[in-house]
Amino acid sequence: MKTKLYKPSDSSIAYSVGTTLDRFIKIKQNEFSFASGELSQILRDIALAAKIVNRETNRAGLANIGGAFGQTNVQGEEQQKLDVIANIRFTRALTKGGEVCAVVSEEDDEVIDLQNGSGKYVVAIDPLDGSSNIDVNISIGTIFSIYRRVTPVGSPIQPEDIMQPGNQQVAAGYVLYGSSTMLVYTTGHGVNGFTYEPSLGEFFLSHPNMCAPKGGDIYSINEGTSNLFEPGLKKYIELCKERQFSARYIGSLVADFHRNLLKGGIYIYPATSKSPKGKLRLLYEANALAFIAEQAGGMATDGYGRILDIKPTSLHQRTPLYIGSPDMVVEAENFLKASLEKVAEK
Ligand code: P6P
Repeated sequence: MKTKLYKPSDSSIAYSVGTTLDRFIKIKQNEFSFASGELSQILRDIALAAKIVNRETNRAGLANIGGAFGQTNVQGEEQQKLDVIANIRFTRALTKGGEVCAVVSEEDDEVIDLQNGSGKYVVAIDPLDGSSNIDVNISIGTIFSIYRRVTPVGSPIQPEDIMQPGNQQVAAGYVLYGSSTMLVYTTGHGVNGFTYEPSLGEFFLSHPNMCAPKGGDIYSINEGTSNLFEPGLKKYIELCKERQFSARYIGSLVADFHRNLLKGGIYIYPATSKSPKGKLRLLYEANALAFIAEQAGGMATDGYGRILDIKPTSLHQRTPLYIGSPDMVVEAENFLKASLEKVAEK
């Protein structure tokens, strides 16, 4: 039969729309050590929920879904309506996707057992981080970690399936609902960012192989509680000021983290005398961003040790977080350790 070789059409006539998230996962399938179809499905579930949450956050003020829900979550934080909506959207999408057996959510006191006898994965998620910013139209985010369950598939969920250290994550990512909506994830082979095109309803590869600058001149911390900082941290912050670094703190972890990942910088939520373990949660905030940071060449510690090596002891446990450009995290750690040594010498 006479055929002709396919030639991609001239880009000026019909430009390529790029690589969709789904196609990217298939291209990279050999990098995911388990069946790529399972990961594809979970990321597709998360992307679907993210599209819905994106639509709802963009119209919160019009649809009477802004503001407080009228309850507090297990953290004692006032839930926003969109916290509850996002939690429902992500949990429902993961349930219907059929690959997940349990979900740990910031918005639920206990582990959510999806009653899925064939589910091999556990997802830890902060469905909507920074939701107090919704009503003032500031960027917010979703943060997720994906683990493989360690007990037999189909058996009852056990604590060891849930309380896995961050170094056991098989994938992790975040969604940033900002000036554009992005999904950024890693499976342990680098970090890639996808930008949502609402007119097509697809996430397209826009930030391939994201790499954290080794150093930076942006520091993100809430200095309102600086009188409660440990001495070494106070000294480090003073050094940032002497160097006239830029203080950038949005009050939305995903937004601050994403900017620092692209431009170089450090985000710090420290332990203080008031909050000895800081504010951020290990299982569904710090671990995911730490995995991404390290995969991008960055660093993430609690000020003294690697976040990903922390063995969880409780579902909603908090951890101090120093995350971003490695040179900045190391320097901050050195100040903390030096001041500890001084105290020890006394
Ligand atoms: P503070 C939002 O509640 C959050 O979890 C992060 O997104 C943000 O960086 C931090 O807390 C803000 O906390 O105590 O500085 O208002």
